[in-house]
Amino acid sequence: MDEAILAASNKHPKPDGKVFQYGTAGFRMKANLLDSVVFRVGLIAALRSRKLGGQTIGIMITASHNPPEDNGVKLVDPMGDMLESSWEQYSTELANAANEDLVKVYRKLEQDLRIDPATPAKAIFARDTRASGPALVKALVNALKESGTEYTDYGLLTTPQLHYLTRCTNTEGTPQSYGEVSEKGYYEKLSEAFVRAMDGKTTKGALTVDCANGVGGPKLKELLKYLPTTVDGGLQINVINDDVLNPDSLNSECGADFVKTKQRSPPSSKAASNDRCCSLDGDADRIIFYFNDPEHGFRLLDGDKIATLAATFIGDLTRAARLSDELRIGVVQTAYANGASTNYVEKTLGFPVVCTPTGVKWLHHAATKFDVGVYFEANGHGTVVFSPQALKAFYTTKPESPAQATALNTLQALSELINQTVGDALSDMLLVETILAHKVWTPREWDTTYIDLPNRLVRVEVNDRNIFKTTNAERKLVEPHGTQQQLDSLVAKFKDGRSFARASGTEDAVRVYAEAATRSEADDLARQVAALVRQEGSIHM
Ligand code: 16G
Ligand code: MG
Repeated sequence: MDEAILAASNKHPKPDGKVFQYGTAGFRMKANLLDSVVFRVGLIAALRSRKLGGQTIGIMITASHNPPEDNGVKLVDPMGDMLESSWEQYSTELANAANEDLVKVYRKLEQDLRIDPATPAKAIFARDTRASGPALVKALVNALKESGTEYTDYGLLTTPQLHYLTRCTNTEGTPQSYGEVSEKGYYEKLSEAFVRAMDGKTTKGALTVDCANGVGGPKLKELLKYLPTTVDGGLQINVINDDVLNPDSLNSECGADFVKTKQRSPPSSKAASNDRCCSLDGDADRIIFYFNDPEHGFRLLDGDKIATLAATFIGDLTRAARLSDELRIGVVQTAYANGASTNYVEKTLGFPVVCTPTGVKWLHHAATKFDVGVYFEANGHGTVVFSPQALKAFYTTKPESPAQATALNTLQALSELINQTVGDALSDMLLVETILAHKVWTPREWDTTYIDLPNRLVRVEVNDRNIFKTTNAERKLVEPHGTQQQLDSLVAKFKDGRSFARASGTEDAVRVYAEAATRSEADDLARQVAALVRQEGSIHM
């Protein structure tokens, strides 16, 4: 077997001098550098599966919102959550092994982790629509074959669909079964839950969905076949940017990242004023809403606004279901959450807020500490997770009034509609539609629940971003020494000022965030902090 692995690996050699790292979203870079990485990730999947007694590991080939020439690969643990952190290091080690040492490093990991090579290994995988995908799949399949891993190729999927299938595969036939193990099972689960959660309510007007010219386009169109049509008061969806035939159009002038960072609609959007709009990212695990207000122009309804909407609605339902005393609801955010949203959750909604470092795995983990954990990054990645106690309460509480029965029924439906494994743009889209329909809200009413503080994000290039070390969920710098004090004194000059700087986990840069009472103050503060970071970056080399 070792000779076979080595021979296969030699067909996917590691480029000289290149150092790889399993980062916040797996390995991600220019696609032409990824061949050896994907092969080795296949070997890691084999080890991880064997370590977990033959449970199925998920592998997703995608670079999300990155440009078309990039690609990436990440691993999904059996319950559909992100790869356990300690395994990121093992993946990094194997990815960086010299070609001739590969088998040695692989066997050493196997021994160190006390993995029995005789245990069966299983994996499933999928990819997004990038042109580089099929060749990378070949590298992956070679590794899975040579490591004796049984696999299923699901072709094109959104990232959250692959997470869903991973969990379904591992829970099939058990009381924890998460759904039918097929793409069709995913659509059926979502559409049934949506109809039940809507409970006869209807949405008003159309929703324009920008699919970033990525895999979300064809998958949304597939989902629509299962959803009630406009004839019976169902959704009116206009799909735009669903071109997956022209590879260069992916994430170009469209998609969630474009809309969030540029703070404007994709130029291709023809939506009328006040019409609901949303944008997915390239692998459909993020969603951002927005609309054009005739008076105030472009209005963004980002991850923070989705989190507060969901927390409000589920909070009201648990009260109506008479469960608010026994279930703890909490909201999890990162430092990028607008200060106005944190204030709104704590002061107006009365729910605790937890702040974690950037990256889905941190938010997800913190959210599972609540019975109802609502987590969203401002950039639109998020979901709501329900504890086993919450699910039990939804399903076993005996209603004493019709209102309580209705609330319990809606909570049950939401627990099916909302993807429990990871943020899912298609599921989140249906969740928002459900809530707006129940509340009979236009996007304008949603928008005015609280007013965002003006904010600015700046990307600063420095010689070595790693000298910027943070603590307190990335909100304070501990190194370079003394920088935080200087940052604090800049912030103190601004009304409602808040700012922080952190090294990006995905790019070679430091990101500066600033917010303040007015647009010009937020811009000014961001500029000053960016200058500080630039200066510190050049002193400490
Ligand atoms: C990754 C993260 C995303 C985070 C982003 C921050 C996952 C699956 N994705 O894309 O959650 O917002 O990195 O990027 O965890 P940055 O470190 O470059 O600011
Ligand atoms: Mg994504």
